[in-house]
Amino acid sequence: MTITEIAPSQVNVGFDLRRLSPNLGAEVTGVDLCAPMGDSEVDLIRDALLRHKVLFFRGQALDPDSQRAFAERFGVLTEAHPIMEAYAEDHPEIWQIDSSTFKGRNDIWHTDVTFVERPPLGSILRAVRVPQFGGDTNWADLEAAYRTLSPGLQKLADSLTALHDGEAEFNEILREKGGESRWEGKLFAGFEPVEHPVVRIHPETGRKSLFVNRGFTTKIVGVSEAESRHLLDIFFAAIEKPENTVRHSWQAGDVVFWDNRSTAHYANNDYGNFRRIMHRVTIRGDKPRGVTGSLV
Ligand SMILES: O=C(O)CCC(=O)C(=O)O
Ligand SMILES: [Fe+2]
Repeated sequence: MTITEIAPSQVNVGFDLRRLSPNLGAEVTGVDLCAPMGDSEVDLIRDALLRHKVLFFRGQALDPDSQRAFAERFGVLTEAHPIMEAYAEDHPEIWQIDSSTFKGRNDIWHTDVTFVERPPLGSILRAVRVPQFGGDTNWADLEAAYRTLSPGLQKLADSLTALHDGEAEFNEILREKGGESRWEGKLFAGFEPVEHPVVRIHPETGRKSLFVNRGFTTKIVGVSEAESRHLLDIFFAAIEKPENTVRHSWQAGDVVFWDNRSTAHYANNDYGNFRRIMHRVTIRGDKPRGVTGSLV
């Protein structure tokens, strides 16, 4: 379909941004994510994502096909998840996070899939069914977290690398699947930790972020267990400071797009037996680069 065949009201022609906190998060209004989007709109959204790190689009009417189509404007989609099954055979890129079947409720601060060599660039999450109350999600700004550290500690962090491991969160599920899983052409037969720089240079903005998270970062490399524990405690506390976070109360249809290179998130597990269903897709990312410029 060419652009002239589309009625003007169905074409996105621009949108407004409202910042939600001093550090991160902006609500985008005046955009229909189901409607075709020109390259200039895609560029505006990409710029807004780099600037605000988490974008909130309320009241959208996406379905699995249009969620995929929207996400594909920003890069190549990965398979749904290294360990978790995809939503459907014809939607291998969608992870359906259904509270009635998935025991882990993502109620731990994490950045998505940092236990692989190339964690996703970003994630796009859509609320399909929400509980009567509860189930909010929080995002933290890893660049603000880095800035929270004193200069001496920043310098130390710049020089460190850390191990990331999916075992604690996903080992049980991998075992239930028979011990093997494939993702992005890689075989997971058990978990092997991967090493990432503690301070990541954003590949597009060049800004520094504190790229560790409670969900997957297990150890600072080259220091003792006790030193690692203490350092991670300091880093996690900086990330999780409420001033460095933004929170979203979901309604069905809401879509949130986050930069997975500069944020972490936490889903509140406070909705008991109410059912909550989310659909997530992730965009392929690159290998995190540290301050020295060298890859680990
Ligand atoms: O369910 C949520 O709000 C967040 C789940 C999550 O961690 C994710 O989609 O990556
Ligand atoms: Fe997540």
